[in-house]
Amino acid sequence: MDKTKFLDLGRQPIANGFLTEDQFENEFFYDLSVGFDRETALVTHMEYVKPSLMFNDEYSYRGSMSNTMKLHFATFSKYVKQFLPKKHKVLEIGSNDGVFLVNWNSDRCFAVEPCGNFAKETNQLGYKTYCGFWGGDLSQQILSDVGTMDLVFAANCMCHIPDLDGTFKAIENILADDGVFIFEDPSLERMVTLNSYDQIYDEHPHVFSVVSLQHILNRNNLSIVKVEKLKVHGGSNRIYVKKTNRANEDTSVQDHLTRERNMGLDKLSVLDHFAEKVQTSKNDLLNILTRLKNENKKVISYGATSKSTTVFNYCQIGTDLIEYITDTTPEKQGKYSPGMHIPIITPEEGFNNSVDCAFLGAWNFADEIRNKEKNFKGNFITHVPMARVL
Ligand code: JHZ
Repeated sequence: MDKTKFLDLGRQPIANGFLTEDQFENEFFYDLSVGFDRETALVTHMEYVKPSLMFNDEYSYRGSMSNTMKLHFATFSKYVKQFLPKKHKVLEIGSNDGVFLVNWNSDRCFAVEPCGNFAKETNQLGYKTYCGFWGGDLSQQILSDVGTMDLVFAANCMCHIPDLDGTFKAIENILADDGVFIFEDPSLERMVTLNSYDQIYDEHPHVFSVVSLQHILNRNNLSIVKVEKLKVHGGSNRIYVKKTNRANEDTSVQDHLTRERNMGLDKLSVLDHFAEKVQTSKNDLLNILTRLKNENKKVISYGATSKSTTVFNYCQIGTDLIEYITDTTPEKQGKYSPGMHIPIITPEEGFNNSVDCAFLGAWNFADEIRNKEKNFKGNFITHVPMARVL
């Protein structure tokens, strides 16, 4: 790759590496710099964190912690089933705690998941889950065990894998001739529009534009046939892909490509401008939090997200500005946030009207949260698309 660096998010820890006090001393850090590949227009890290440092038996992110996502996958599964052959076979790559799988018949739905704790859970649910990192070897093994797939699905997974050519080749290998590969990930268009730089952390080595994906898929005999804009996770794209010799492109593909090119997402200058806005966002958020501290307000954070790991470490926000974080995930509770070591407690313990302001670490679920927290008399704070008290 011919990468040019445009953004420096500083020294960062493992974004989902929630830890106990005795682990502080040996915590892993790396320099998070982001570049633009001139060959494919891919936005990608200058250096990748080793996947096994992030995805292992202690992985703590559970996709099923939000009703929005449960409904999202249920609706999509119902929709896509209409187009699949009656006796379809489905493979999900990166199945996490089974939030997508549960919508499918376990006899014909298979999964791949590198985090042992979750692979065990979904195997127990009855879905044959291969525990390992997706790639040529695993694709070949599944092909010999169960044959080709009518649907290969991946949500918030493709952008996690450093080697995209190897990944797509392995998918092309297992896809039935008329099979469809569908994946969804946060979109570069939305990230630049919303200034949501916190989409960038170790687990997200790439932020995809349709332009960049088209380059990389095409050189692996795959073609995009349809693109859907999704609201989830702060704005994502759902990409429908077929083998190139079976592809029939829908108008949505050119619509997305044209819009992205008009925005300049295939050029470095737009990303340089984005990097300047990221710096402004940091200054503005720090100003707000410092003012609230000087006014003796109780400020906490809502949702111990990977995204907030980026924000807190980039802006150097610690317990002096955020007292604690509340989160519904049992695996995160009682631990500390990566890098800045802010304690994480249950919402029952920490989210009440003694709180003046709550930073939305999970701003992507703002609607779900506001709906759930109607009795909250304080204010939420967000940094997206600009830092402000809501
Ligand atoms: P959420 C993760 O990112 C990591 P994160 C990963 N790399 C990825 O791509 C995306 O997900 C998809 C909690 N919560 O989904 C639950 C509440 O406490 O924004 C979660 O810990 N109360 C795989 O970590 C967190 O917030 C609530 O009411 O940035 C949300 O994390 C709700 C709705 C959530 O993903």
